Amino acid sequence: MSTEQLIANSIAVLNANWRDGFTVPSGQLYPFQWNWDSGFTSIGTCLFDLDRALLEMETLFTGQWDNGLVPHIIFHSEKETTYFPNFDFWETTVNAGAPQKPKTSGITQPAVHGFVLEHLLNRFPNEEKVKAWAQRLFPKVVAYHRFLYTYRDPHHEGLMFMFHPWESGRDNSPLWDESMDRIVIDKATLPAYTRRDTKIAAADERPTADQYDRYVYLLELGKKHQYDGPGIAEESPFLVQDTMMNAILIKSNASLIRIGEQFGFDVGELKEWQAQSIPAYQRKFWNEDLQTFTGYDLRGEKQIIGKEIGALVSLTAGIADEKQAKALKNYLQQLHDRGFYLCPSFDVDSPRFDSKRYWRGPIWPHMNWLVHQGLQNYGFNDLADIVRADAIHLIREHGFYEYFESNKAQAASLTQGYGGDQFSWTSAVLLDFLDA
Ligand code: 9WN
Repeated sequence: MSTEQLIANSIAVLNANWRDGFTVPSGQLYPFQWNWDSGFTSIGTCLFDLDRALLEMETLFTGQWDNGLVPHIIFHSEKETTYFPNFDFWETTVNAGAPQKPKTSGITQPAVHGFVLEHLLNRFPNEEKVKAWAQRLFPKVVAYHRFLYTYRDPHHEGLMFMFHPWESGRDNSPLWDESMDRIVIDKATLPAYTRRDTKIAAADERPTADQYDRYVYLLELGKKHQYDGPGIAEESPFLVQDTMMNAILIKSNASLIRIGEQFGFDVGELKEWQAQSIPAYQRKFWNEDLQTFTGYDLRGEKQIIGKEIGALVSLTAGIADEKQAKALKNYLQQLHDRGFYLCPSFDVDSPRFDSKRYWRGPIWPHMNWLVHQGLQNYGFNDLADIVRADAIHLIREHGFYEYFESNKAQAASLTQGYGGDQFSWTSAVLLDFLDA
């Protein structure tokens, strides 16, 4: 397929997934607005319809709670019933500060908004409407970061926690296995539910039934504590400080500081967060033996051992020092030399690696976008080019899927990717990659 055709197809996917003011990740599988998906989508949409890209982010923030939370799903339609868990299962009315309309979930996702604002400002430096948009959203994004530092950092370390794997955006990563295994499921007390995802995507490419029981358990735990109560940190068996969520938060803090300074907003609070977060990330997450950053299991009080894609986002946020950056770069270079597409979502040498199951091994194009930028930050341009080229190649050969086979030998016999088709962020980051 020619590059022109690829661009036309990407735009067609994004047009088909556009609803009234926002883009669904995938028409069938995910029929609502997802938080971090919208950020990546704006980065692609702005290249052919700037107004829509701006509206995408504004619509997302109509779901913001009084406490600052930006939920992971905004259920703009209450009639759509093909996704589980829907708004009625979340019951966010337990929290008086949750909006009545639109209905939302009660958890969040990676804090991409700050860097998305800056990305668009940099792309369109002379557009007054982009400047006005960034100034309108700035206080809302800061309020969201304040939520994370207030409600998700009980020991005031400068590192936020998550209490549900869906918050990480990397739902069934093997990183969470040990914490998830801590959850004892009592079927008698777990509310009855019916999954919808496995009716649309292949079951062996999705999380398992046991994992879904635990997702529901943690949802109920959040609900019990109004989704923001201190009881979450006290009780949750799953309580994790994640490498990627914290790296993205730090990256967005940096963007907000620059934006705030450009437009004359007070950035004192942002600078304080940043001054605490970067050294804390360095101190707590670097693992000398593994030569990578590893998240921290707050409940188990230990590092979460595993080589995983989230650590590579530290490059994008500029957290890694030169030596650490080189180690991360070497890790990826070796995978490339051994015949893997970049960047597999989990350690290919681990027995827990699964090249087709969701976040346990496949390639995710928006992750390539983040890592590509990170490698460029440190001047590793040749490898950055490979990361970009691999994403383009997989989409060109296998379609606009949600994720892709990471083992080149296995991918050779496949004609398509995995998970949902006609995927928004796949199309969006492809547009940006092709525009570069
Ligand atoms: C739960 C929408 C979302 C992404 C996540 C991805 C997947 C949802 C699901 O789809 O998660 O949020 O139902 O599996 O893991 O990163 O935002 O594309």
